[in-house]
Amino acid sequence: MALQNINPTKTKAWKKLTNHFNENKNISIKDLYKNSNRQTDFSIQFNDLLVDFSKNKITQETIDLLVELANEVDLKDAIKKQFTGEIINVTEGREVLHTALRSTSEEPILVNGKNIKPQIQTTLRKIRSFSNKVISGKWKGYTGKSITDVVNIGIGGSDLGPDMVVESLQYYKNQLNTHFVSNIDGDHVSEIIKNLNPETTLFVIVSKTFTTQETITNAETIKNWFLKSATIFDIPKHFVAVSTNLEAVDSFGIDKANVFPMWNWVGGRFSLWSAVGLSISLSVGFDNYKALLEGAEEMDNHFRNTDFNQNIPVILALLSIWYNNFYGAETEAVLPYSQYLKKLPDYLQQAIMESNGKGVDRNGDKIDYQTGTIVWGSTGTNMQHAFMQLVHQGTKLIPADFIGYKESLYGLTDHHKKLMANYYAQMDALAFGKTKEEVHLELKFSGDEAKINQLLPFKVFEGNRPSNAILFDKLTPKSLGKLIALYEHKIYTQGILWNIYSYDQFGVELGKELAKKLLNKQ
Ligand code: G6Q
Repeated sequence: MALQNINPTKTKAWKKLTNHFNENKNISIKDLYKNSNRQTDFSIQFNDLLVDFSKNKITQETIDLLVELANEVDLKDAIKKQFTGEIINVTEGREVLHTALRSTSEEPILVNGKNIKPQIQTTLRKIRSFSNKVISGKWKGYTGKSITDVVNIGIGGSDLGPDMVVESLQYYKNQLNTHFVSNIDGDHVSEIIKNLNPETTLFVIVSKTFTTQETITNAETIKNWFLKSATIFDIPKHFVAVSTNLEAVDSFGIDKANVFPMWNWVGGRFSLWSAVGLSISLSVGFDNYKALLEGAEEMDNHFRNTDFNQNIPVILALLSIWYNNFYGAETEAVLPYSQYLKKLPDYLQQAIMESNGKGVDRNGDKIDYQTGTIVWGSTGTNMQHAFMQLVHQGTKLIPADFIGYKESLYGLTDHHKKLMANYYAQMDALAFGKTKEEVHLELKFSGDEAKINQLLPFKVFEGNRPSNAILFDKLTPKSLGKLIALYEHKIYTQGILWNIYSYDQFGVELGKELAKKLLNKQ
């Protein structure tokens, strides 16, 4: 049975939400905070994760109505269909089963009548054994030396996820240097290969289709560079592939034994949990890679089994809809207070905007309400010295997720105290602002009384700007897995509520076609 096809704006809950919005749109977070239970009432603790969504322009009634909307469009049914392998990617005729890649349950998942769990397990074993050989130095290059560098060649979903995770888990990294080549810009690949030694470098070509122009061009350039010092018989020791297209991999010269499978039921941008994550396992070791998957599975179970009013991805998705569709907010910021997560916003831009940037509903009709949000961001505290001015005092409403960790990894507690003081201070400043009266007093006490009239309006912070605190105990492979899965489920929830198909990406095709035509004309 296909997904339901319900225009959210025609539901009863939407009408109630519209009335509720009109009555409460000028609600003040500061006033709401007069209720001393607010933080407890609007927080969810899930093992090592605490999500505090009390600094939003919402009351309990808002949440109740948003949950009513989720129920009215039968989100529960959509979640079940995704996890059990129904063809919910209708436009591409595919199941969407990245959750199966991290499932440790015995429950079989059938694709074309066949349980896919055994092939997932076989692939994980292959990833483990290959990673162990390379990391331990047993895997030798063509001159008998161990591998020192790993280069992931891929783009989009075959690049952003592994790149972001390797960067985020740098603390857990082994001795291998990991590089990522993606852009068709030849300067990108040139900069990377210029410092590499072909004798000690392993290339992982990641391409589900093995036809992607950027990846194949980069792979050919690298192969030609490699063959300047080695022979075609040395290719199996230095090139492995992750793909569904075995024929193309074979004609590239890669040994069948060195091909890791990918499956049509895993979308590119959700594929880091498959062999696409090979460079993650090489970089931090299989056990850490497995822990990443375990964290994601924990979030999967939470998403699947928890009531919507306590369900973290669902609540974050509903809040996003509240601002996007009722307050007219166009963008959302993701602000991790960890330098390790500097690539998270880029990764989420693809995951969120490629999935929910759709203007046609599940009926094929043009949509007359807002869908996918624009997501952007950077790490704190750097961004406080950059774009936060606009978030605090600009004319736009920008809901923001503040991602933080109670503990730092190296234990520099002085730094961490300061980092977290900034983390909380930013959210307080956004929510509560600074009134005219406060500015007045401040200027008076600082001896600037003469300037009060001149400066007062510029120094006022209106406040009432929403944020969510997403706080983990510590950045570990497991907690990172949980965080990524949280956003994946938020994406799906929003897609379901907006009545769109989140798992296709036809919007990226036209540009590619035109580039090919232009190239042929040259
Ligand atoms: C992601 C998209 C896209 C894809 C790349 C790479 O969901 O489908 O970003 O991952 O175009 O595709 P290949 O893996 O086939 O090279």
